[in-house]
Amino acid sequence: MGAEPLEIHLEEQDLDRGLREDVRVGLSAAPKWLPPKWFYDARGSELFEEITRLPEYYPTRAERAILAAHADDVATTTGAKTLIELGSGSSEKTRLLLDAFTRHGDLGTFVPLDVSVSALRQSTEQIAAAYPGLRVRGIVGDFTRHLDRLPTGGRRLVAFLGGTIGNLLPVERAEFLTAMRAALEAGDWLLVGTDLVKDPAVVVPAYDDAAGVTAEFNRNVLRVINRELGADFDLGAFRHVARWDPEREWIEMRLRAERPTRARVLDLDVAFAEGEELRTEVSAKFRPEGIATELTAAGFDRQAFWTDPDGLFGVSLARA
Ligand code: AVJ
Repeated sequence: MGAEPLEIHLEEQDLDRGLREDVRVGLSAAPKWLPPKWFYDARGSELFEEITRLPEYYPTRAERAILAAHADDVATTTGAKTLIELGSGSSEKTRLLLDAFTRHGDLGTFVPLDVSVSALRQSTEQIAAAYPGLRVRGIVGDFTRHLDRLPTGGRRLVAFLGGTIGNLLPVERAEFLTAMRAALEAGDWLLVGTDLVKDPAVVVPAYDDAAGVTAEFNRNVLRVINRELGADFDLGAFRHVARWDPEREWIEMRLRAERPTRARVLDLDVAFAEGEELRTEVSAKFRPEGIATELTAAGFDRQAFWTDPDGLFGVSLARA
């Protein structure tokens, strides 16, 4: 049984409208900013996969170690019939969960949801081939907007891995968790991965690697805007910056104009002064108690919290 055709909840026009809206708002603001979801065209998704293999980028390895150690607990505790994965990307770590569900329980359906059609097409085909008998229903969608489109019925486990929840600002995060809880029934489950607060000397290099892959990933958002909106950003004018914010305990990626530069985007004439920065991503780091508090506030009950041996990353299993 192959993967079913992708369910498209984000049409080309929706994506395009969303991008235009975000670009108009973010590039007219002071300071300028863009939401991180626009990194992930085919090239951006590949660059992100490359980031996950960098020596400096610890979150993927740490989360994989946690899932390797506790996937069986997740399968037996939840007894899920449907696994839904938000922001699934390549679904590489998810195989640890699928393997555990193969050993225990009777998971019937896997539903990866992602904004990237290219990543989803690849992952659904690979997963369907590797897990015969598993129904694979890929959904092209935005996890901040399409939670009401998730399949219902059967006991569900929603996995939100990688620390992607940290890309939401605190208010958005609270809204997201509340909407997530509303989309679930009592007895469904949420598995959420969060990068933990640690020495900035470890965090910053993870977002500013020696090989410059993250810098390319960061600049890719300008390439996406140039291509999709016919803009004329001069990518060479921008330098990658990763900055730790000690108050808010998050890392920010920015693009700093190394010289005065301007771009025509939509009907905007966007000017950057020398040294001006465009914020392209926030990646929040969490404290174990803070995550529990946020889950409780949204109506979840955290039943387990696991970290890797080095305490870099945390995975919470919470019951709706
Ligand atoms: C996949 C969104 C969790 O914030 O660490 C990697 C994306 N950005 N390097 C993260 C990312 C820069 C990543 N998330």
